Amino acid sequence: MAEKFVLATQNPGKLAEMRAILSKLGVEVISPTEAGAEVNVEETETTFAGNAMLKAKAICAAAGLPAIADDSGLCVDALNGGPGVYSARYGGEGLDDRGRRMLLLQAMRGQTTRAAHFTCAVACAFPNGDTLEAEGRCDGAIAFAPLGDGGFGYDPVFLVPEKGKTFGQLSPEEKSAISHRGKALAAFVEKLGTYLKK
Ligand code: ITT
Repeated sequence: MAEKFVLATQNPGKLAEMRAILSKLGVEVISPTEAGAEVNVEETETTFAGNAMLKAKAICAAAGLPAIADDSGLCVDALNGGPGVYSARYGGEGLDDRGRRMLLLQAMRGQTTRAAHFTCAVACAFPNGDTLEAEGRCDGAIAFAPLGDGGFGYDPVFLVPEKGKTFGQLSPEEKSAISHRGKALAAFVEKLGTYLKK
């Protein structure tokens, strides 16, 4: 695909995963820094899809190039679907990824219902106003303690039952083959192929 896309994310873990997955699928991407379009977008929507579109449109406008955004999060059954769209802000500004994982394990102490899923909404905005959207989901469970140091965010506490491992114990390729982000980006690239043929 000849067109270049800006990845509308400031999360280095996400950026690395999105870049690897999209490059494999033949989509050429650059970071917001490379595009000279580092915009801080306030996530004011209440859905993953809504926030992804906000980010894609803002970076597309700033860069003058098509932009692809990802809004994602961890939804835990025993926490009524939380932290969900607030996953990046869980526990407030002062916490880092490790602090948020610890807080989650604390909130889940004594809980026997451990089911959870990651959701990823991908949005793409083009300078002509066109947009594309896709979503992906990965089901799993919250571990009782962190395992592995791969990935980012909640990866060490997210167990994938069929692998018997957390996302943190998987290689980037193993994770992307089954992850919410891998599925959402694969669905997106299929839609993109159809769109670009028109
Ligand atoms: P951008 O908005 O700049 O892309 P962000 O980190 O703020 O970065 P989100 O608002 O989409 O992104 O928040 C997603 C959070 O959900 C992220 O910070 C992680 O804590 C968590 N998360 C999403 N996908 C994940 C994954 O694959 N592995 C682990 N944690 C993930």
